[in-house]
Amino acid sequence: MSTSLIERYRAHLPVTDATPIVSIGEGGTPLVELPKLSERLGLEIYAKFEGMNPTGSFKDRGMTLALSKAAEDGAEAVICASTGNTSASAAAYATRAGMRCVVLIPDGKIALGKLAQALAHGARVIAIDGSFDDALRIVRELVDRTPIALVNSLNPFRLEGQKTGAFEVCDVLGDAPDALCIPVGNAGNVSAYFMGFSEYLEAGTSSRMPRLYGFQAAGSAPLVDGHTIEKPETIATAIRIGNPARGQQALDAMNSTGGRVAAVTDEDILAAYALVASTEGVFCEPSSAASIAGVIAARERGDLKEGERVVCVLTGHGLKDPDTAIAESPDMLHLPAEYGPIEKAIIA
Ligand code: AN7
Repeated sequence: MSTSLIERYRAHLPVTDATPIVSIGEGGTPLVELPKLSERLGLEIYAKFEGMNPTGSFKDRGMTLALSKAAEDGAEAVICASTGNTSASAAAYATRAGMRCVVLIPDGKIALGKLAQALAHGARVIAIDGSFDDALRIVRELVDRTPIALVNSLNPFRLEGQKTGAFEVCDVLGDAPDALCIPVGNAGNVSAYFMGFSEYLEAGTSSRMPRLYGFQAAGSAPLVDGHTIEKPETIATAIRIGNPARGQQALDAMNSTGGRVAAVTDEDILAAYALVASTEGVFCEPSSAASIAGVIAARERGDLKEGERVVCVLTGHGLKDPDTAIAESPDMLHLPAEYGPIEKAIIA
C-alpha cells in the first residue's frame, strides 16, 4: 500500500491524530531528466511530472489536505471554481471523503478529460456563461452564505499540501535546485513552492532558495501586465485566469528569490508542448508546457546560467486534453486492411 503524502510529511503539515486522512495515493511523483532539452540549453533540466498524481495533476497534493481538514471540521459538502483540474481533484477527494462536491466551470473552456473526471466522480457540475474569475467571485459569495466548504487555493490547507512538491524536489536532488520554472494561473502553486522551499531552508534540510520563475500565458498575464485582465484568452485553458487570487503573494515570493514572472505566447507554449512529447517522451498538458516555454525563454534572456540545475513543474498530464493533442500532432493514416498499402506507407 502506498503511504499518503500527509503521512510522509506529517511533521511539516497542520494535522493531528484527530485528522481523518483522505488519500488516494498522491505525491511521490517522478523527477524526470530532460536530456535533449538540457543539452540544447546547456542546463541540467528536470521535469517534476505532476501528471502522475491520482487525478493527473498537482491539485491532488492540496486536495488531500483540504478534504482531510474539511472532514475533521465535519463538512458535508465542498465547492470550487475551476478551469478544470481543481474540479477533477475536488470531485475525486470529496467522493473519497463521502462528501458532496459542487464545481463551477467556465462553459466550453475546460479540457475534455477534466470534465469527464468531475462528472465520473459524481460532482454537481455547473457550467457558467463567464470566466473562471466570474466563477470564483460567485463561489466566494456562496461560501459566505452557506455551510459549504471552499476548496480553491484560497483555502490555506491547499497551499500547505502543495508545498510538499518543493520538499520532494529537494529530497530527490539532495538539495534545492538553482531555479524552478512553473506555470502561473491563480498563483497558488508558485506560492506553495515558495513556502516549501522556505521551510526546508529554515530547517537546514536544504542550503539555498531557488530562483522562482513563474510563467503566464500572454493573453492571460495579469501579473506581467500589472492589472486584471477582463477577458483572458489562451489555448492553455488551465491558466486562463485574469485576476489571480494569490497574485500579490506570488509576486512577492518570486521577486524575493531573485526570480521573476514573465509571459509566454500560445505559440511558444504549443511548441514546447510538442517538443517534450516528441523528443523527451513526456506528455504534459498545454498549460504545464508554459514552464518548458519559460525555461527556453529564461535561458535566452540570460536569467539562467550555463550548467545550472533547473526544475520545470509539469503540473498536469497530457491525457487531460486530448483535443489539443490531436489538433497539434501529425495526422494518422487511414488505409484498407491489406498488407500492400500498409507496407508501402511504412517504407515510403
Ligand atoms: C495544469 O483547476 O486554477 O497558479 O481551477 O490546472 O496554482 O492556479 C488550475 C491551475 C497550472 C496554475 N497548471 O496553478 C483550476 C486551476 C495546471 C493547472 C495551473 C493550473 P495556480
